Amino acid sequence: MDNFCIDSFILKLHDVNAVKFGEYKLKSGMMTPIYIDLRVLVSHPRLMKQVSKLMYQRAQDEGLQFDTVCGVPYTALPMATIICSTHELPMLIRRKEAKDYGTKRLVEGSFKAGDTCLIIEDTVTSGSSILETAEVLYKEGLKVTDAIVLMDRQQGAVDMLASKGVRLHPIISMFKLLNVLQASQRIDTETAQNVRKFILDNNTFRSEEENGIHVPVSKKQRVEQNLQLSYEARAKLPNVQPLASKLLTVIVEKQSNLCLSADVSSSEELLHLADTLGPKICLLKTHIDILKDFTVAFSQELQAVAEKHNFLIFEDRKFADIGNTVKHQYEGGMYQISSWSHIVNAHAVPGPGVVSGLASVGRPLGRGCLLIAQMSSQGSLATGEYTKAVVKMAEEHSDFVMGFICGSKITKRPEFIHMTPGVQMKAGGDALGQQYTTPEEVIYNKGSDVIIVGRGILEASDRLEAAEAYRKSGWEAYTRRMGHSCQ
Ligand code: S5P
Repeated sequence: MDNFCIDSFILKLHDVNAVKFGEYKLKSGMMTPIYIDLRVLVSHPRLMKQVSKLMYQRAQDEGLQFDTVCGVPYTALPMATIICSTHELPMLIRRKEAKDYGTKRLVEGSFKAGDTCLIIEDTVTSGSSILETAEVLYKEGLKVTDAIVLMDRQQGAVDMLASKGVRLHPIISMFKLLNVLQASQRIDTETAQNVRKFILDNNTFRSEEENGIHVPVSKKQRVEQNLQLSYEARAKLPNVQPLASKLLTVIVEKQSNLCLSADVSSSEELLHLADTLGPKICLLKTHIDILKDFTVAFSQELQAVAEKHNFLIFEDRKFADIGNTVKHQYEGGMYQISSWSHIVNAHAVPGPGVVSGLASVGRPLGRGCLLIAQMSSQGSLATGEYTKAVVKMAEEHSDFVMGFICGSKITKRPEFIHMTPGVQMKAGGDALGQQYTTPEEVIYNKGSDVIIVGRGILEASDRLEAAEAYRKSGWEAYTRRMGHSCQ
């Protein structure tokens, strides 16, 4: 049980018929092509134990503080019971109907006003059942700040509850479930796609918003992030740029969304970095003009190391001139960037000519380009309408542009990769306007795909250990975002 993982757990749920495909009616009356029936779990004690373990583990991982636990009646009641009995935690039972004799209480168990109660639920669609239970608990003077749910259908519960002050922590998300069942050939692509479409089209929180109920912007962003596809699924999209597909595959193979910003000045140090930290990264970013001793032989050695450790090279050249000039800067001069760098980036300031100029060199070589849509530096002018115009430019050149340098997810189109610089374990900045956010913030909250880390690793006393810490942190934030709580 120690090594058991969410993927195999999902398959077991399917084995016991807790996941059904067909035409079913939800509590709300809505028809659904997928039905999650976790009531059957009471007949499978080992699965019940695993559910309870996962839920308790999640509460620990999140550092949740609570005085008591309450399961939403009825399916989650035995789950809460096992958690409470295993870990000797006080439990409360919410009655669905008050008795008409005796104490007439709606909440059974001992508690005092001001106690915090953790809610446990089996499945959520809109989150209304959790809210109902929370409201009963509030009336008794209890506080509810968090709820843990085994299965989130990703139809708006996280955001609806967040808007009411309750953080929902899902163990499995619908998209994760579909990815696993599809990868194991339990369902065919068409079924998976139908369900994905249904989920995307039927977000209960969005429809509230469409009905004029105010939703804070950050909540809207969270909805969109929750509905995204895995790296794996995105690598296989028919319209994904080939190098983007390659990078997404490397990310999955190495379980690393870490790009090392190798801003060092000697080629020997750069090669040493690439060779020692190579296993931890999906991408190595260079500023080749920082090197004091660049040679063509060095660029060949760097390519060999990239091949050996299965990472891509990204020259952070930030091209920003007319098409004809960037074309020469990309393929010529002393660096001959196009000959060794898989990815380059460009500012959109000159207009689409900059992309066409670069594409004329890079596309035949199978290269890719990132557009700089936002910057991490204080006072950056790349914001608002400018960022939107960059996204549009990328969409119009999606055979060469594979994604963005940005602070957060800026397009819903899953074929584009978002890469975010200005990342360290602690938020902060440097003396020259650089601003840092954490891997968790960038990947989990902002919905970006790749963290770009320079000094956070380069200035550490043990660079390898630091790289592993960033890899782990970036990957865990991603797996959590996908509703996948163990690796
Ligand atoms: O907006 C940006 C864009 C880039 S590419 N902000 C950035 O910091 N970068 C680059 O990321 C920057 O040129 C540097 O190479 C790296 C960040 O390095 P760090 O040492 O601050 O992590």
